[in-house]
Formats: sequence, C-alpha cells, structure tokens
Amino acid sequence: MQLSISDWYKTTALTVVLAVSSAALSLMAQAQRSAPESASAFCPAQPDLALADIPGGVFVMGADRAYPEERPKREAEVAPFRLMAYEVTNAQFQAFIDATQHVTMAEKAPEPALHPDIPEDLLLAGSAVFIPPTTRDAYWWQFVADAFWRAPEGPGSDIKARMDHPVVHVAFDDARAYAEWLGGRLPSEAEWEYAARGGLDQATYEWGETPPSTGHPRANTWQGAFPVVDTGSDGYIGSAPVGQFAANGYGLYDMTGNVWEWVGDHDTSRNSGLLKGGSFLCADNFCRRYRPAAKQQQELDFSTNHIGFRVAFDPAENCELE
Ligand SMILES: [Ca+2]
Repeated sequence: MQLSISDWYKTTALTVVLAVSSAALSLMAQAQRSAPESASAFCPAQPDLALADIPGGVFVMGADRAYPEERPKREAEVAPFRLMAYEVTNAQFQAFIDATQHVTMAEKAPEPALHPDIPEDLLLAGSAVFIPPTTRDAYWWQFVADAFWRAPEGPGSDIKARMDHPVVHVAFDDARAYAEWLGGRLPSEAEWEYAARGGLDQATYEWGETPPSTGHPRANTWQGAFPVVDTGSDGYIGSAPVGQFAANGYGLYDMTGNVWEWVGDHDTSRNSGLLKGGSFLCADNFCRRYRPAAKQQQELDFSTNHIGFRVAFDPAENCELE
C-alpha cells in the first residue's frame, strides 16, 4: 500500500486515493536500497530518554502467508543496539524544534523535481489527514494545506492536549534530523522487525498468535468497518498517548499500531522509504499490517497524520561523552 503525493493531484486537487498496489510493493522489495545509516559512537542528548537494550541475534524475518512484500521468510542477523522504548512524542519533538529551528517537510512546498507530473502551483505546504468518509467506497485521505506536526488537522488545530501522543506529519528527513540531533539514527528494517518480535521468533503478532482486537486490547488499532466506523473499543480513536498498552518482551511500547514508524532503509533515487508497525487505522477488514513482518512503502518527502518514528542507538559501551 502506498499513499502517494501525486495520487491526490491526479484525482482531485484536495483528495487522495489510498492505493493498494502489490506490484509496486513487490518492486520496492526488490529495489536496491541504500544501506541503513552507519553506526557511530554516541550519547543521547536527552539523558532521561527511555531506551530498551536489544540483545541482537539471528531471527526469521518476513512472513510467507501474508502480503507479497513480506515474502519470503529469510534468516537475518542484527547486532546488539538500543531503541527508544516509546515512539517520539510531540513534547520530545517540540524540544528538538526549539533547539534547532528545524522546518519540517510538511511546512515547505514539495520539490518540483521530485514530482514532475504535478503543476508547480499545486505543490503546496501541507500534509495528508485521515477524514472518515460517509460511505465505504469514498476516499479517506485529504490533503490539508498547512497541516503539520503542530497543527495535525490543519490551521486552527493544535497539540496542547496531545503532548504525550506520538508526533505525526514527519517526513523521512525530519525523522532522520531528529535522530541525528539525539546522537542516534533510524533503526534498519531488520533491527526494527527483530525488536518488534520481542524474542518471539516467527510469531504472527508482537505478543503471539491472538489478533490485536480479540480479548483485551493489545495495541491501538481500528475496531469496526474501516474506513467508516471505528468503535474505539481499544480505548482510542485516532492516536493514543504513548505507552498505553503492555510492552513486548524487549520492553518496547507501541511497536504495533498507534502510528507507523520510519526505518532507515530507503532508496533516494526512487524517493522511497519504508514504514513498519501499522497504525491506529489498521483494521481486521483492511490493512492487516499490525504485525512485525508487515511494511509499507512511503515517499520520503511525504507525511500523513499516522506516521511517526523512534530512534535507535548503538550499544552504551560505545558512548563518548563530550
Ligand atoms: Ca484505536
């Protein structure tokens, strides 16, 4: 599944299609990607940052009986690393903005060179916002001019009551800039998936074999008929404050649902990156990507209100204090 910035311009000026394209995803899986960012010595800029130590090891990555882009199952190995226990929150991102005056991609008009099929006068600052349609066959993403992380639903909206929610409307370079500011990096796809499995090798879900909406809630996903009715029986419609559900075997929260998370694997020549983990929009009847093996292709310069991230660090023994 790819939500493309050019899609909405091809449909109407303000409406986008969430297009399911197995072929595109297969191509993505086969595409040569840039290597994940290299590791380097570090100390987190925020000493109170909650980090989980991930032991590293060999595991089975991917899934055979799922979406095509997850195939085939294959053996992968990751070295020990550390990962933020929670998704980056609005409060944490605010501290980054205050310190760096970073301007996010959603606050800038897209580069015409990256979108030659779109008239320049339609390349506006803004981002995609999920708006439930009134019928199941209608579009549910809308481009909202001037929507960005601090105004998630566009002008007039704010995050005052959501400072402990994951930051959203972050493009790949925004996530990477935050990670570098902290002295870390984005996790590779393999690292992220290994961490999400929490030691349960080859389990379907982060916690085992029980779907997320069966029994007591295990993650912030969608209950009901997507995209029209979200009953919110897991306690949340839309994003939730981070850490509201049980941690996995490695002490990580919200590796399933809440918001999609950028990983470091990307292909600049194709303007293409990867997301892991699913979001509050993943439902049993649509986008069953609330599993560690699942992934979603995403344009690097594009953001939505269900995409966030977390930061990886190399082992503590590599820490170098200034
Ligand atoms: Ca929910």
